Amino acid sequence: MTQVTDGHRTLLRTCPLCEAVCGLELTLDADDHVVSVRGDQADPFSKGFICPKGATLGHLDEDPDQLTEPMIRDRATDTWRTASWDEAFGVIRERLPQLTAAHGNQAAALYLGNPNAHTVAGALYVPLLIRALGTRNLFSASTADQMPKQVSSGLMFGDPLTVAVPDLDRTDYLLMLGANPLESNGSLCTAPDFPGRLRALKKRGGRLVVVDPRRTRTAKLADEHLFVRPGSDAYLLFGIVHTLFAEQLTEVRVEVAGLDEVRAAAAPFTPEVVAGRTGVPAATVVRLARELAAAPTAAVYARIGTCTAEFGTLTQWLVDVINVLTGNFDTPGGAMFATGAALGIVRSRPFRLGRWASRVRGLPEAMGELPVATLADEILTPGEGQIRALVTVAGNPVLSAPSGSRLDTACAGLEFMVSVDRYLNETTRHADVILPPARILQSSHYDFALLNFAVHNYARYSRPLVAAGGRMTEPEVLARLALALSGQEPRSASPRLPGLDPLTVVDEIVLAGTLHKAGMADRRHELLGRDTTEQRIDLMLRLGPFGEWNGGTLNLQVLLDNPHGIDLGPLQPRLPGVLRTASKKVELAPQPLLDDVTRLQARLDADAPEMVLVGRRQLRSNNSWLHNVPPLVGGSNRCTLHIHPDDVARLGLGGHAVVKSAAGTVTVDLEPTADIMPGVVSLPHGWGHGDSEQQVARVHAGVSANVLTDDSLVDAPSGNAVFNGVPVTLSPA
Ligand SMILES: Nc1nc2c(c(=O)[nH]1)N[C@H]1C(S)=C(S)[C@@H](COP(=O)(O)OP(=O)(O)OC[C@H]3O[C@@H](n4cnc5c(=O)[nH]c(N)nc54)[C@H](O)[C@@H]3O)O[C@H]1N2
Ligand SMILES: Nc1nc2c(c(=O)[nH]1)N[C@H]1C(S)=C(S)[C@@H](COP(=O)(O)OP(=O)(O)OC[C@H]3O[C@@H](n4cnc5c(=O)[nH]c(N)nc54)[C@H](O)[C@@H]3O)O[C@H]1N2
Ligand code: SF4
Ligand SMILES: [Mo]
Repeated sequence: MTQVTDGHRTLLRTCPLCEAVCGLELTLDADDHVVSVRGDQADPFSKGFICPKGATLGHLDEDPDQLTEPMIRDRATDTWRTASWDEAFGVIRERLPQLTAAHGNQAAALYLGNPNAHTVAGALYVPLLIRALGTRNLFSASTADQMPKQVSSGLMFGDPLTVAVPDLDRTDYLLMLGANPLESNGSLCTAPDFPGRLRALKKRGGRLVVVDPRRTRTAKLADEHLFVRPGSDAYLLFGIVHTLFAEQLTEVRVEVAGLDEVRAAAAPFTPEVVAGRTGVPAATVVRLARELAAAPTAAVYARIGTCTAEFGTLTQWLVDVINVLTGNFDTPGGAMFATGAALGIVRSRPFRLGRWASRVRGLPEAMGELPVATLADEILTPGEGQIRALVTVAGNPVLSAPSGSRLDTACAGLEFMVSVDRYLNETTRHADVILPPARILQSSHYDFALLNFAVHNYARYSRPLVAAGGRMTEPEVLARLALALSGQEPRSASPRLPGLDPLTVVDEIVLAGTLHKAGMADRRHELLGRDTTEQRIDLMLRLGPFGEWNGGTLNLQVLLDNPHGIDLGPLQPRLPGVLRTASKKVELAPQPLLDDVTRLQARLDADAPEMVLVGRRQLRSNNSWLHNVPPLVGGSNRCTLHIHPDDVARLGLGGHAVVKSAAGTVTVDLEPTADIMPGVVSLPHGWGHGDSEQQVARVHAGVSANVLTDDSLVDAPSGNAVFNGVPVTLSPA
């Protein structure tokens, strides 16, 4: 689908920057420079929508500060030089196996950042690194993000990847907590043009209620906005559950276990009791319960503001409990499960939480990971199993993890560190070797993860728009890195498959294994694709729910023939088929969650801190890494502290203030606004580029919110970091 006019080509690609998976139409000149980016009008899911970030994809792709060659750091002088790929992998092959031979596999850790959820490499090739390292010290941005939802889903449905999303396009009533899709474009709810979908909800006579300690742009669009005290959403939702039972408004339409236990757990949380803690009046709690029950269809949806809080998992659990109790689960207009087109991980046994615990603090494992909130502890605390080496892939935990300055110190003391990243930044500056993958436009794209959380079933594949031109793609980097981490020469990749490059060897092994398991071992030759990565995608599509080898029609060729993406229809009811619980029912009252209710109850009467910190996202930003794109920084995209004018006056503050928490201190510019609750301040995360090598980001440095957040606080069941509701004090600067 390339149109050529006067040397310019128009090409199609999915935007890789956020969960909205918008289709883009890019125009490139004869030298492969991006001339323009527009939304792809013919994409059946995003229908031409684009945001300012997607529109600057060309600037990002050609950012002169992006690394194009491997970098090696001289530890003695702390200076960087470029290196060949062979030299870079050679250093890794020499150093890491030596370290683990001396100190055991647990001495090496892996941290996986957010973009892994958006890349083919993250989905298909990161498992290689996990296997090569053979360590339990696996960390990711998931425990600074959505782990509470995955734990609650794992316990309720048996599979932590089976996550219900609001059926946005058909619901009549949406109760949204701790999400601001007008800035973020949505999360764990893949919905390109989320703002347009909310406007459509209102237009068809539906109702949108937003619960947030800030009157956000989403709240202003809503029919009703409720301020809530940070960290108290679980109380509010329990108040709703209590009311549904008390007023006999429940209408459970799916097979569940544990209904009586939920009723008993909700008993103490009367609307009056929770009002004191949440700031939401008792009468409002009762009305919300009645409205949810009475609406023809309704869905509760809660996101990052509620996940990264003290009771994240309980909150996520109660979201689905309410959807079940009001008869809005697995039914159009309620909360539903998407059907991703690619074959997913087939889980044979129910999800289990806490199969092992972290060494220093005994925090529970979840999905094979340990909480990032304890990464610094594991590096800094001596003893057997202490982390001495770290591999990061697409992550910037020094800015994104709680107690970031402590992690900064910890990383500085590592014996060896490798980063796969496009930038030299706050985290990768501690590495010995940085391996930069090929440009975005040189990478293929398929949303393995995000399409499982979409509000409409859909698939789209993009081939690289520009030839790799000698650059190493991220799949190649990861395949060779996995070999180097296990001390192997590229040549010796597999004696059974001689003469093949490492990536092809890996792919052939996976293809053979998957074909064998599916009973299709003799059909290897039918797989389509220019390379083995594409053949893997073809196989996953063929074996997936819509696949040609599974009674459907989908394969890679269908996606290549439909470069705007294909509409696979509205969400369908999927119970009980998706359940992996032992009971084959929805588990409404899993024991680990009932246990945590005790913690919730104990905090009911705790003294509220005078001031608490919450986060916020900014439309033209993306966590820590779009601050070097000139058209995106400045204006509304600055690192300021939102604060209510009454608090400014009460505390006698000027243009900026010193903000102090148990973890650290920052001095920050104030942006007074009546759109935030008194007693709450908000600072966006991902800033703090004062020492950055990135020319633009350094000028717009800001401060890191995670200097203030405290890694000693976690959501107990999931170990997730707490970013919202952090006690702080403010004083004049
Ligand atoms: N205080 C506070 N902290 C937060 C949050 C909050 O709300 N408040 N939010 C949390 C959330 S939700 C998340 S997801 C985390 C994010 O945490 P991280 O993932 O650790 O941080 P990012 O800023 O997303 O860093 C992404 C990194 O990937 C690199 N990168 C970009 N594209 C690619 C690619 O294609 N390949 C490779 N190899 N590298 C790439 C970038 O250069 C950057 O270094 O932050 C969390 N931290
Ligand atoms: N433009 C932009 N888009 C992004 C990102 C970005 O950095 N910039 N990051 C991406 C990532 S990694 C993610 S995970 C998603 C997140 O997407 P969203 O979940 O929509 O995240 P936010 O926009 O931060 O909205 C969270 C809201 O929670 C509110 N909040 C804070 N504490 C509480 C609380 O205790 N209770 C309640 N009810 N609300 C609270 C905050 O005021 C804020 O308005 O966005 C993604 N999209
Ligand atoms: S909303 Fe997200 S996916 Fe869509 S253009 Fe913007 S950054 Fe890209
Ligand atoms: Mo995130």
